[in-house]
Amino acid sequence: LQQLSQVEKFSSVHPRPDFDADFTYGTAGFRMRAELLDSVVFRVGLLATLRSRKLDGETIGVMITASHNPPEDNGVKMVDPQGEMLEASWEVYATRFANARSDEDLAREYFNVAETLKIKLDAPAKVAFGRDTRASGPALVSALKDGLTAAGAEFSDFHVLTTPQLHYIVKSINTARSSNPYGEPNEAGYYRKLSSAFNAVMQGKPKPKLITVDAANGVGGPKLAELLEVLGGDVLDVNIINDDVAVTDKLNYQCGADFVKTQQKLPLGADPEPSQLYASLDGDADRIVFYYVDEAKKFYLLDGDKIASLAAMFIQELLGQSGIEDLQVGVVQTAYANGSSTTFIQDVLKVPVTCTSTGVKHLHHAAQLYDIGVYFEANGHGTVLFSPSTIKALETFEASSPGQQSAVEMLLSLADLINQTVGDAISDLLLVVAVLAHKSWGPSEWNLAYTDLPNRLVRVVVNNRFAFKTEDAERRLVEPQGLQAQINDLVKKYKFGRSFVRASGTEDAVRVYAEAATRLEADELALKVSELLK
Ligand code: NG1
Ligand code: ZN
Repeated sequence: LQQLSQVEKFSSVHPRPDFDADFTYGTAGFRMRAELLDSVVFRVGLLATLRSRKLDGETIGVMITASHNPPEDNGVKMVDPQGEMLEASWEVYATRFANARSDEDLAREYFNVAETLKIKLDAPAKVAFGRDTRASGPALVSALKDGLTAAGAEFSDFHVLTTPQLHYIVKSINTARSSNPYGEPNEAGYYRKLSSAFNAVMQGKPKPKLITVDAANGVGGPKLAELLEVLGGDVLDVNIINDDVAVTDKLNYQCGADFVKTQQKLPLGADPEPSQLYASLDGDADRIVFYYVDEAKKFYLLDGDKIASLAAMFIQELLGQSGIEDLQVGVVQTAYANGSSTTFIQDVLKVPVTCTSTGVKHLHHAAQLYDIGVYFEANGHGTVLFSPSTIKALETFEASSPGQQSAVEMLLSLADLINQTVGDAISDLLLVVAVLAHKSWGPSEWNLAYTDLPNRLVRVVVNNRFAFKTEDAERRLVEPQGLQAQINDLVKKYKFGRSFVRASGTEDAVRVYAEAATRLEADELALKVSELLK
């Protein structure tokens, strides 16, 4: 009960702002203009403490970032002990905490959650946290510390990190005393793990050509530079551009993965060098897209679908070479994946594809059902998960030829190279570079595997987006009634036509996606479907 009065007392220093709407813990945690977040972050500190207590004192992560949003925004999300996203049932508590109207209401919610979940308030709790480079970060960190102090957690401040680095650290802390520690639970350990895995995967391969990486003027710039230092000068030539984190207004401005993916053009500061490989990270370095220009300076995007296809292809080949027969690689996509990528993965690679709802947690869970699950959103967020039994099977496999042996070793090194907790731009960069080196491919050879169908994404503002209900991984509308039948009638008229409508989870709007055989037809289909929504 002393704790409840502590919660009330500290909460009075972090009052809920005047804010008409409700706060919601969505797919990206809480995310909004930074000046609205002080109380929210304080309260996340309280909840993270309860979550750690509920899980017998395992360390919970808290990341303060707004990813690709503009510099004046910020956000906060919780990380579960194995480096996964917060378990969905707790999102409700997060939302309830954030919306409590007064200090007393908040203390009551705190007490109620503890009681409902039988959490002992004197049990130990540990929380690890980090933040991106936003100017609002340090103040939000103090709010978080107040929350953790009020609730009585022990905490470690990891300062400025990429989102995937925090996920790595959380998993490493919680596995440190297990038979299978994930890595050293600190930043240096992250660089060491990645660089030794990369060196193993690249053994005997020539040094790759210069790569230009746009770091969105975010945390990925300095962190990639640190990794390159650990790797050593003669392993990889990377020219990092947009790496100014001192001028915080530049974050994500005309650069970064989201800008390049949505605008389909080079970011600020990139000189087009034909056939060179380029990549853009987002503001917290959990997303990456690649691209290049040809001799005529025409721009080609290599997005999450292209990365998934490349990774699945390489892993499928290695599994074939290894002689292991009962391991299944699968790919997980959302409805936004380009239809050509799905066809290529299923029909050419003969790799099964699962389609899930938008949002990384859905993809992640579906990928865990495969022995090796490759998942990427088209926007470049994704990773490759190796199940524990797959790792065991690889480690204990008795190869009957040097070829088999090296394929198995390569798969194990890939499992170390690829962040097993969450999509990681820096890890994905190394993965792509390594696969291209093994195939002796440049970006255009990679791009040739399949040709994207022309597509169009339209954002439509409607009266009530919650009226749009879907099924079949968001590919079919069940409500408003009759609308899906009208969409089907339109789609039928287009060669390779496909279109679907769903409510955005992050914006107050409905998204219309359409693809068809030609640019004009894709645009026309998107337009006609949009008109049905008016
Ligand atoms: P919404 O706003 O629900 O479409 C967007 C992206 C997702 C994902 C989330 C953030 C598109 C079409 N949608 O979701 O892929 O990145 O933001 O979790 O890009
Ligand atoms: Zn991000």
